[in-house]
Amino acid sequence: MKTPVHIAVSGAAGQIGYSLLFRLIGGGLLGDQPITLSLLEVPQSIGVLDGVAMELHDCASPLLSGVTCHSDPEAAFADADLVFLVGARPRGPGMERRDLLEMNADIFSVQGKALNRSAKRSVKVLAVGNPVNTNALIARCNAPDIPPENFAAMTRLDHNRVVGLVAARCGCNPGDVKHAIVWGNHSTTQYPDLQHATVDGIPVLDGVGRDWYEQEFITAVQQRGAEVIRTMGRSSAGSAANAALGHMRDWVLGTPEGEWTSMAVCSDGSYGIEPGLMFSYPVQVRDGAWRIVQNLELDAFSREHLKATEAELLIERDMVRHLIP
Ligand code: NAX
Repeated sequence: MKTPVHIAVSGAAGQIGYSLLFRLIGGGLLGDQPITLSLLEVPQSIGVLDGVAMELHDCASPLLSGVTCHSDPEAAFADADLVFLVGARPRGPGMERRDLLEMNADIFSVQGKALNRSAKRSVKVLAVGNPVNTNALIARCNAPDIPPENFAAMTRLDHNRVVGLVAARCGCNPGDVKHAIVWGNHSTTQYPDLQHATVDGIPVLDGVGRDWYEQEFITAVQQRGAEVIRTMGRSSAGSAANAALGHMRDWVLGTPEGEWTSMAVCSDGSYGIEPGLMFSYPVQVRDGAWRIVQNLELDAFSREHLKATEAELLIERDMVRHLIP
């Protein structure tokens, strides 16, 4: 019997959690590898969480070696190998982005400290809850004994949206679209970049045209989340859980040879971005470690978009400075 991999999920009674957990116990992350699950919720939602745990048991998955439910982050993260930080407060009526940032910043500061106290030093932490880049920054900065490269924020849903929209436009299989990139913040300033993307080895821009790219596509990706809410009446959950799984799988098992994906990781100054920001870059992963893809050519259009999304992240960082030790 293989030793189970210990996975913690915060916000486990929420809608993304509900999609994610059942895929985790079906082997969707690590294949034929036993796991234990440690689920974290706010005290008011522990009843719902207990029901979710009952359902997980009722799946009788041979891969699930145990489930525990917690309202204390330190207990939830104890000895965790992999952590999904999904739990966050939603934006309420009349709430400004600043209010949302401050409220969630507190949550991620507490959870960063808890990770520092109880998770394995080798833990991989993926933040999903919004505003995700800055939440990941706060968690990382509050966990000084865990290497900064063990924290990431999820822009994989944006990356997958890019691939899906290109495939639909070109009438090809999503698997044929390579080298898409999402740069920057998971927000409307993100820069979905097709300038390096190919379909079957042919540059995507040759097929779709620069006008469609600049005038329709970029906004469509930036607004996709809002469009899902308008259409469905609630925010993306299945596709978000799928993206979280894909991000973590690539982080653990590696990106396919010659390909890359988008992850928001700690900037080392690559492409002129302020070091330390959690910025979405094209990354390749080998042996569990990501590396930012270097030396991609950026034209003036791309550089302008990178600067705009960086500027937003700098403002966000300034708003939560008091929580960054
Ligand atoms: P839900 O409101 O359905 O679930 C969130 C859950 O988190 C709730 O059950 C809540 O009780 C719990 N929670 C709140 N504070 C907590 C805390 N301090 N500790 C533990 N649990 C806590 O939201 P859901 O649709 O699941 O979305 C979760 C988060 O993902 C939101 O912040 C959302 O904005 C964000 N998203 C991020 C995406 C990304 O690409 N990075 C895309 C999808 C999604 O919008």
